[in-house]
Amino acid sequence: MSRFRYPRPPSSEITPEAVYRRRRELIGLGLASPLLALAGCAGAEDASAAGTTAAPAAPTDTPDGFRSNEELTTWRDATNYNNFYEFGTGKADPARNAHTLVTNPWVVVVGGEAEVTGTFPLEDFLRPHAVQERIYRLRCVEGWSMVLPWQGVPLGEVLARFRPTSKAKYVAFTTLADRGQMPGLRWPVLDWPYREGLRIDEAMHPLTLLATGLYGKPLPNQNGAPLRLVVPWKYGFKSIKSIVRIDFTENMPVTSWNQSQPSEYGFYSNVNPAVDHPRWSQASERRIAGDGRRLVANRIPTLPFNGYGAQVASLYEGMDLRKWF
Ligand SMILES: Nc1nc2c(c(=O)[nH]1)N[C@H]1C(S)=C(S)[C@@H](COP(=O)(O)O)O[C@H]1N2
Ligand SMILES: [Mo]
Repeated sequence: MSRFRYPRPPSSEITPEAVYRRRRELIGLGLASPLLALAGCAGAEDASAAGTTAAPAAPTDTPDGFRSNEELTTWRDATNYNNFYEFGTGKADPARNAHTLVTNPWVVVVGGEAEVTGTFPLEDFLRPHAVQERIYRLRCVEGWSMVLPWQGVPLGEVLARFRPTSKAKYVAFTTLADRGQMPGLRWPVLDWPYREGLRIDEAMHPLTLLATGLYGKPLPNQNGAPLRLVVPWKYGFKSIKSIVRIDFTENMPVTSWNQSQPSEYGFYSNVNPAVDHPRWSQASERRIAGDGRRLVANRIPTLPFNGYGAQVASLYEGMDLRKWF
C-alpha cells in the first residue's frame, strides 16, 4: 500500500495539449495516424435560446466509437468547469477545493457476486491492464458537453478478473465519502456516499472506461482522481468519480441521483434527445470546445445515445426507453 503509481502512458507517449491539437489537424489532412493504445444535477442550461444554431452533423468517430474526431475541449475548461458535489455544487468549486483529496495511497474494495473479492491497492487493481486512450464525448444532463482524451482501462477487462458469478446482474460503484477531505459532504445535497450502477452488460461493454488520466496526465482531483468511470452514451452523472468500492449485485443497485429525484433521473439515463427531463428539454446541448468564446455560441443537437447508438443500441433492444429512462 505504501508504494503507488498511476498506471499511465510511458512518458514518450504523453502528449501536451498543443500537440494533441496539432496532431488532429494533421490527421484531418491524412498526414498522421491517430494515437493508439495508450484514455445531475441542479440547474439546466437554458436551451430556449434555440433557433440559435444549425449545427454540425453527426460526429466523426472511429467505427468502434473509441476516438471522436471532433474539436477537443481544452484542459482548462475540462479542469475548471466540473460537477463533483463532494467539493461543492458550483462549477468552479471542485477546482478550488479538491486539493484536499488524498489519492495516494488508494484502495478499491471489490465485493458481492464474484469468485474473487477483497481489498486491493490501486496499483494491484489495475496492474495487468494496458492503458488505452479514448477520445469521448460526455454530455451532462444539465445540457453542456465536452470532448476529451481520457486514458484508462476498459472496465470489462478489469471486472472479468474478479470472475463475476451468474448472479451478478448489475455492478454498483461507490465514491469515497470522507468529511475531512470533502467539504461538500457537510451539505445533504445527496445521500452520501455518491453511488452509481450499471447493468452488467453495460459495465462489460468495450466503450465503458475506467479512467486514470486526462490529456496524458494523471487525473486531476476535480475530475475524479485516481479512478473514475467514463460511460459516454449516458448522462454525465453516471460517470462516477474517485471510486473506492465496486460490488457485483443480483438486484438493481440504488444510485444517488435516482434516489434523490426518481422522477427526474432514471437508473439507465441513456442520453436521449426524445425524452425530456421533466423540467427542461434534452434535444440540444452546448458544446464546450475550442477557445473560450465557443462557450456560449456552440449549441448543437443532442444525438440518441450521445452518438454511440451503433455501438450500444442493441443493449436495449425491446426496451421502452421512455419507461426505462
Ligand atoms: N462522486 C461524484 N461523481 C460524479 C459527480 C459528483 O458530483 N460526484 N458528478 C457527475 C456529473 S453530474 C458529471 S456531468 C460528471 C462531470 O465530470 P467532469 O467534471 O470530469 O467533467 O461527473 C459525474 N461524477
Ligand atoms: Mo452532470
